[in-house]
Amino acid sequence: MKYQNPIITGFYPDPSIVRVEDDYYLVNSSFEYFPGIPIFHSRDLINWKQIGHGISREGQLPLRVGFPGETGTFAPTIRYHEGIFYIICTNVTYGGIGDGNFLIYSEHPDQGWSDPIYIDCPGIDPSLYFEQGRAFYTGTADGRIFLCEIDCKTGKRLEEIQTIWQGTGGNDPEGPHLYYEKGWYYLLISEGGTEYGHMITIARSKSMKGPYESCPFNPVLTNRSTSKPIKAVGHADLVCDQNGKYWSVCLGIRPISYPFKHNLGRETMLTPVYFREDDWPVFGNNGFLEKEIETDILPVQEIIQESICNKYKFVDCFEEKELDFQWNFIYKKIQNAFVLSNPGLQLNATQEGIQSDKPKTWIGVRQKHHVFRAQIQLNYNPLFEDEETGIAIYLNHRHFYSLSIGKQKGKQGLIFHRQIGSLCHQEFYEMENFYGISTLYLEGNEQVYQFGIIKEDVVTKIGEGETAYLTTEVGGKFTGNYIGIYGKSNQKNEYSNCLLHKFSYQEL
Ligand code: 6LW
Repeated sequence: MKYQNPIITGFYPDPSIVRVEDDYYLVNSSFEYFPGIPIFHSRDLINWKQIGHGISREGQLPLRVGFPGETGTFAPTIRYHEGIFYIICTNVTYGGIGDGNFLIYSEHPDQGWSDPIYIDCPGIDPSLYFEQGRAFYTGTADGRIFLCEIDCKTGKRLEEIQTIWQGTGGNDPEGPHLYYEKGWYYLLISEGGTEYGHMITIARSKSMKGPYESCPFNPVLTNRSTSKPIKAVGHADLVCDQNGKYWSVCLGIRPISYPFKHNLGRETMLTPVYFREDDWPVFGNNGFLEKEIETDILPVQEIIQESICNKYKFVDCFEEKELDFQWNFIYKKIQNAFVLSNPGLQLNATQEGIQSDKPKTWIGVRQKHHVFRAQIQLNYNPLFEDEETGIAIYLNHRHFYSLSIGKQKGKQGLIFHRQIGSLCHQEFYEMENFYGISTLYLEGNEQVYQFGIIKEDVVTKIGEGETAYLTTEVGGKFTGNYIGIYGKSNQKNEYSNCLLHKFSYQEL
């Protein structure tokens, strides 16, 4: 059969995977977004369903406000040992509250996770390896990969950290994972930084503490300097399936233009791995990651990749007791900002606008496809000066395009806003009478994002902005684009009743 990469599309970087009998679990980084650390489940390695988040409770993990795209949860690892799942991760807060490496655990990954246990180890990209009831930590600090034993119950380091490898000479040796297979300890890492020179390298040793010998044909996986459509392949994890076949998940990007730019963040990929007779692993297609992979060794035969057969669609009428897992807040959920009112989602805006880097009245889902359409049906008639509610394509508070319904200088209308760093352009289109349902829409493709409104069956296109400016290469850092729904009250905190009826996102 054939499957397509990415296996999880949109901003789902730094994948880590674990198998428990016939079930697979996968986690990703989520930075400043809350709930954090999405958790997926699969039985076939190809179709993944989100079953929850590692960080889901208010106050469970303090996310640092400010510095979007470069703080929060970095590079989690998921492991399973004696009936317990562990996620070990870094909360990057630049020295703020809750900074550093932590571990959470759960017996049932879909039913909530413990509070964090902070671990007495430096750096980022923690991983765990269990052996005979003992827990060994590998991590990255000061351009080195280190190892030490820890106590998972207390987070205490049980010995001095010891450098075990520095990689093959690429920049940023990081993202280590340690495995014991075929009588060897294998240390899998990334080098080259999470950009176009990204690569996976591996070393092995007969003893856990080394010395580690570099694979003679490193890098074992990279698409650097090739014409392959998926670039920046790195940050891998390895899993052995129930039939003894090996697979690697890793991140990659799908650029949209020349020179390369990407707007979907780093996405999750899957590639087969086999061990040669000399016990060195061969990843992917002789060390390259392909977009389309033909294989007959998947753990479940005759599966169908849902994303190949059907265009993806997400429709939310806000009828459940909880918001769908796909919805994210930035930093935290503001009390009463979004209230499920069955049916519909009541939006109560604060004064923080979309340009603010503080917690604000904003919820978003990831842009998962290059070509898509999203729309929000809402009942909102702005009566107060300087209030608004809108839809945005959002990389961060300094890089977004938005269309909102609002009131300015005594007039109701549509506000079309484009923000690219410090460049900001706003247009106001007067429009009377927003009584009843209005639909704001956003369509995206590799060239442009377009916005418009549908009112009483009349479609009015309002404006567009170039996709290239809302990309990691322009707006920066580690996250990808979201479709955000947001509201803002005025300086007196006045905000008219706003009910969101239906949100839809579909791949086109
Ligand atoms: C992560 C590092 C990386 O800590 O990017 O691609 C960093 N790899 O391992 C943030 O995702």
